[in-house]
Amino acid sequence: MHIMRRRGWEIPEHRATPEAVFLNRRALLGGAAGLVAASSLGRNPALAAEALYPARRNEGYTLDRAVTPERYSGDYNNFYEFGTSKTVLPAANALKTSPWTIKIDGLVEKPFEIGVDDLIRKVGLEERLYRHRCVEAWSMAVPWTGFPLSKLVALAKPGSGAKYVQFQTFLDKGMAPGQRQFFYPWPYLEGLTMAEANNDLAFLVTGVYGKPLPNQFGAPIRLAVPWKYGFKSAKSLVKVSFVAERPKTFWEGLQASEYGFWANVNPAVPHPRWSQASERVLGTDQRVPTLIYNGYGEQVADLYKGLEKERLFV
Ligand SMILES: Nc1nc2c(c(=O)[nH]1)N[C@H]1C(S)=C(S)[C@@H](COP(=O)(O)O)O[C@H]1N2
Ligand SMILES: [Mo]
Repeated sequence: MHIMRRRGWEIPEHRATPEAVFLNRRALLGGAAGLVAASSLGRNPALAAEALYPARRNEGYTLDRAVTPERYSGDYNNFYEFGTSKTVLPAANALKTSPWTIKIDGLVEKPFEIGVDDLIRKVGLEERLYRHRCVEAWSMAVPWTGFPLSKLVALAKPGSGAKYVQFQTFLDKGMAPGQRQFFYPWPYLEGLTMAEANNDLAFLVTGVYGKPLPNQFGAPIRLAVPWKYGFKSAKSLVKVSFVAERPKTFWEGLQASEYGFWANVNPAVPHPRWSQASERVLGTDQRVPTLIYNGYGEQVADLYKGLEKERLFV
């Protein structure tokens, strides 16, 4: 059993306001044309998706540490499609993010494909401050802009046979030199259970630092699953599939003993080759203790009741 210490920045789920539809700040400033709720923006083609930034911050998600300045988080990335070093920024310039559509398929009422801009005008955007913990034991704190994954699940209308959600990154060797490395099982795949996908913390990200995502962060749309190791947060998504079987993920395909399906953050369970007890905070010379579920235990620990036999923390 995990003893959960209550922290000020962990707020109970019932106090969060995930369903709130926020009016866009710029729309408010825009006079008559601005007097449209986010829910109707989808029908107004004149409103560019960029006008939705910066989105209003959802104050339900706060941090115990400073936001990592973009000069650190934006120049130290994992994005193997563009190389295995942390400096993928120059190579990621080749990623062409517009137009970009995302396919919703599998065990859903009716499969569909939607432009990312249309999608965000339909569901609206909010900003959340999240912590991010890479399995390599570095971390950062970022202001993501996006919307709860549960909103996409609701649009998809999955049937009762859907047990998992699978996320797929683009596949294009021309744009992404890393994908010419044949020993990686491209395309990058990730997965969550339906219960995880519907947890309010699971977030689809389209922006950061108050503007649309720079390429190296996984433009134009990526996941943020802050209670799990960073590799679960797949970037540059082109397909979300509702499936009956547990997806075989990219990192599992490479090294299942080190990077499993669940990958929940736990300082007490070391990686086979290093300790997970603490983390280096990007942009500082500090190491801080790592927290169970990356500090989000109150919101997510219940998801794992009855699953104790699974390798929940690898
Ligand atoms: N498609 C894809 N998604 C990915 C990765 C990747 O290599 N390719 N790396 C993952 C890892 S290991 C981490 S830590 C985060 C890093 O996100 P950041 O570069 O925005 O900090 O992206 C994750 N998503
Ligand atoms: Mo990572």
